[in-house]
Amino acid sequence: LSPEHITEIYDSFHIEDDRTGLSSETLQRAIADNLYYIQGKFPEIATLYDYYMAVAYTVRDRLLHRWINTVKTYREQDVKVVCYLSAEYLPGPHLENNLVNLGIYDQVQQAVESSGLDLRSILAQEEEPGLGNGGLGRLAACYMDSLATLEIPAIGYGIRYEYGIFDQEIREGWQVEITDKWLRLGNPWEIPRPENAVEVKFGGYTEPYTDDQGDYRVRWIPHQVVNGIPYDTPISGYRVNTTSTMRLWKAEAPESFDFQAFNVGDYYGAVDAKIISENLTKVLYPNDEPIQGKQLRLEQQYFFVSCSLQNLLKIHLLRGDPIETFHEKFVIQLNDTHPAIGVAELMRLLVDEYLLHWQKAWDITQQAFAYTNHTLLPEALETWPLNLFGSLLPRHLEIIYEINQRFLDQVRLKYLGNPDKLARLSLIEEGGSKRIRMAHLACVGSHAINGVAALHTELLKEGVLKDFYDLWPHKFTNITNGVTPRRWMVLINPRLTQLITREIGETWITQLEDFKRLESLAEDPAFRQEWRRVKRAVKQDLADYIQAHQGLTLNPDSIFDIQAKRIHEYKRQHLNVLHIITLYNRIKHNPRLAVPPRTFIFGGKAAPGYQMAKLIIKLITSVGEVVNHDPDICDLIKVVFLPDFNVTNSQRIYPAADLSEQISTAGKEASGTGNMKFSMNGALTIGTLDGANIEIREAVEADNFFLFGHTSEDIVDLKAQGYVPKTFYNTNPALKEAIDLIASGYFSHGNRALFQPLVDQLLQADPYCLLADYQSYIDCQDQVGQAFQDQDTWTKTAILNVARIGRFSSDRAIREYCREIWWVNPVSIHLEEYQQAKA
Ligand code: 8GP
Repeated sequence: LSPEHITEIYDSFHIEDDRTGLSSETLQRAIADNLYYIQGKFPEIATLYDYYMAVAYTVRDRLLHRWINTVKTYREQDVKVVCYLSAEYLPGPHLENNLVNLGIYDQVQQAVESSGLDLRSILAQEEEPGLGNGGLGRLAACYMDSLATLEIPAIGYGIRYEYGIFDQEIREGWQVEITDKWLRLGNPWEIPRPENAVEVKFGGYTEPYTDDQGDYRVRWIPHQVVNGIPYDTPISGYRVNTTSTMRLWKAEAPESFDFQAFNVGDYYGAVDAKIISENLTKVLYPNDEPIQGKQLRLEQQYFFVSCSLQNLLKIHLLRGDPIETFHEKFVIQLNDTHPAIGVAELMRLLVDEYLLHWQKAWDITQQAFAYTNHTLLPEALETWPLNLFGSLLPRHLEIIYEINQRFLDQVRLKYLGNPDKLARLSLIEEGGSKRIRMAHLACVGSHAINGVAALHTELLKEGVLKDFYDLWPHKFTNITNGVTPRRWMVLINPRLTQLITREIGETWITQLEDFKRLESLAEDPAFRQEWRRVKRAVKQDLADYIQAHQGLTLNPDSIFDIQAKRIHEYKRQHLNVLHIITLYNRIKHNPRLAVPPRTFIFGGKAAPGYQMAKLIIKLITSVGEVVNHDPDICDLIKVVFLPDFNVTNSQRIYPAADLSEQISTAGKEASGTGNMKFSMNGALTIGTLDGANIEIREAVEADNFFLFGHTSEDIVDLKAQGYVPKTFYNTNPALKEAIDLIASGYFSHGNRALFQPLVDQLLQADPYCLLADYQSYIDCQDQVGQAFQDQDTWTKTAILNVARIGRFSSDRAIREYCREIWWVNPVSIHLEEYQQAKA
C-alpha cells in the first residue's frame, strides 16, 4: 500500500470501546457479544466452555491492541530483538495470567458474576498447552513473562505440537499415559498466520555451481518440502503495554494433494504424503528416554529452527536493514541443544541464499547466537548419527564439516601436537559410528555459553565443556534460573499476596528483592499468627481438593511434605520413600512413639519408556496403600500421589507446602526451579548441595535450610574409591529393614518380584548414591520433625525464607541475560492517544 493509503486507513480506523474498555459494564457487554458472535450461542444453551471462550476472546481483544502497538513500535524504532528458540514451552493457562497482568481480575469477576456465573469455574475450563516436559519448558515460559514485563523486545519461537505432554492417570498404582488433545475444543489465544508460511526442505542432494561473480556456490535440491505455518500467541507483561509474541510453527504439506500422484490414480498415495508432512509437529517427545534413532525428533528441530530463522531474516529485510547488520538487530538464544542446528542453518541461509562470503556469514552467526546448557546428564547430550543427519540435511552436513575444519585449524595452532585435544573438541565424534555433537556445534557457533546455576556452570567448565572453557574462558557465564512472581505468587497464592502487600506494598511484584522488607515482620508475633492462618487455609484448600478427587482425608495440621517434579532416579523420589518406610517401621515397633503427623505428597510424570521411573511411581502408591490403611499408624503418616502433575495442578501444590523436597544427588540437578516456587510460597527446604539449592541456602542463610547429604565432590570421590552400596545396607539396620520390607513383598501383596529391579539397582549399583545419603537424610528429617513442633519458630523461618528469596525472580535472571549476553534495552510501548482515552 502507498503511504497515503495507509494514512487513510488509520484515519478511518476506530477501535471500538467494546474491544478495549476495561470497566466491568463494558466487559460484560463484550462477553455477551462474543458469546453470540464468536461462539454462536445464546445464554439458554451456552455451556461453561462457551463462556470461557467468550471471556477469553474478550481478554484477547484487550491484549490485541497492545500487541499491535508493540509490533508497530518495534518496526518503526528498529530495535534490537531477543529471539528465544525453544523446542518446549509450558506457559500454563493463559486467561487468569492475562487478567493479573492487565489488572482486570476484579472487573472481569464482576462482569461474570453479573451474568450469574462464577469466574473460578470459568477459569477451570481452560486446557493448558502442555508443550514441554518440565523445567526447561517452564523456564522458557517464565522468561517470556519477564521479557514482556521488563519491556524487552522479544519473540519466543517454538513448535505447535498437536499433542503435548501426555496426561497421566494412575490405575492400580501404575502410571497410564493418555493422549493430550489440548486443541480439541479450539484455542482462543492463538492467531494463525498462513500468509507468513515458509518452506522447509528435507533430504535430496547438493550440487556446486559458479555464481555471476565467478564464486563457487552450492545449491540444495531437496527430496521433500514442508510448509511451516506460524501460530501467534500474545504474551502480556505485568501492568505494561508491552505484549510479546510466542510464535509456534505447525507443519503442513505444501499442496493438499500431490496432483501428479492423483492424476496417475494414486489418490491414497497423494493423501499419504500430506499425512507424512503433518506428522512432523504431531507430538512432543518425552525426555529421559534415549533419542537414538528418532529421526522425527531431528526433523522437528530443524523444521522449527529453519522456519524461525527464515522469519527473522525476512523481518530484518522488511525493516529495510542490510543483511550484514542482522546480528546488531537480533540475538538468538538457544534453549539447550535442541535448536543448535540453527548455527548451520543460519550459515546456509546467509551463504547459499543471501550469497554472503563464508567469513562474513560466520561473524554474523557467532555474534547472533548464545547457548544455554540445562543438563549435565550424559544421556541427555544430543548427538546425531552422521548418516541419518546427512541423508536428512545433506547441505548442513557439508557446512558442519567446513565449520569443523576451520575450527580445528584454530585449535591445532593453539595445541600443537595434541591430537587428543582435537578429537575431544571436534564437532564429530569418531569411533564406531560417527556422530554429530550438537553441544559442540552450539559452543562453536555462539558468543556466550551459560549454565543455569553457579554449581552447574562450574561443573560444565570442569567437565563436559572443559575443553571449550580452556579455549574460550570469556564465553562462559552463569545465569542462575528464576521464576516469575506473577504466576508463582500473585496468581497462585492470593491469600499470601494480600497479606504481604498489606504490609509492604506491591512493588515486590516487579522487584522481588523488596521482599526484604518482610524481615523485620518475622519478629512480629501478630504477623506470624496471621501468616500461620494463611498457610492453614491454603493447606485446607489442597486437602479439600484431594478429598474431592481422591477421597482421602488429610490433616491440615500435619506437615505437608511435598516432592513434585519429573520422576527420575537422580531426583531420588525413592529416597523419600525410604524415609516414609523408616518412619512407618519406627511406629510399628513403638506404637506410642511421639512423631508429628506428616502428609507426604508426590506429583510427577515418568517418561513412558523409563521403566525404573514408572516402578518408583508404583512403589509410592503401593507404600501409600499400606500405610494409609494401617490402623497402627493412627493417621500419623499419609502418602498421596497426585496424578497428572502439570502447571495447572502445580499451582495448587506450591502454596500448600510446609516442606519442599529438593533431594537430588549432588551434581545432577542443573538448577531446579520448583525449589524457588516452594520457597517463595513459604515452604522450608530439605535439600542437598545441588543446583540452585546452594544459592537458595546462601540467600536464606544456613539456619533456615535443612541440609543433608554428600557434596558433588564427595560423590565423585566416593565413586572413584569404588562405591559399594551394600556396605551401607549391611551396616545400617534401619536402612536394611526398609529395603528388606520392599523386597519381601510387604507392599505388593506378597509379590516379591515386583520391586526386585528397584531393590537390585539400589543394592548392586545405586548410581545416584541413595544409600550413601540415607542416614544423613533421616537425621535431617528428624530435625524437621522436631522443628515443626515449634510452630512459632517454624513460621518465623518461613517468613525469612520468603523475605530472602528475591534473587530468584526471573526478572533478575532476564536482566542478567540482557546485560551480559544479549546487550538489549527496554523499549516502552505507548498506546495511541485515541485508544488510550478509550481505555
Ligand atoms: C532442566 C534441569 O533438569 C533443571 O535442573 C533446570 O532447572 C531446568 O532445566 C531449567 O534450566 N533440564 C531439562 O529440562 C532438560 O535438560 N531437558 C532436556 C533434556 C531434554
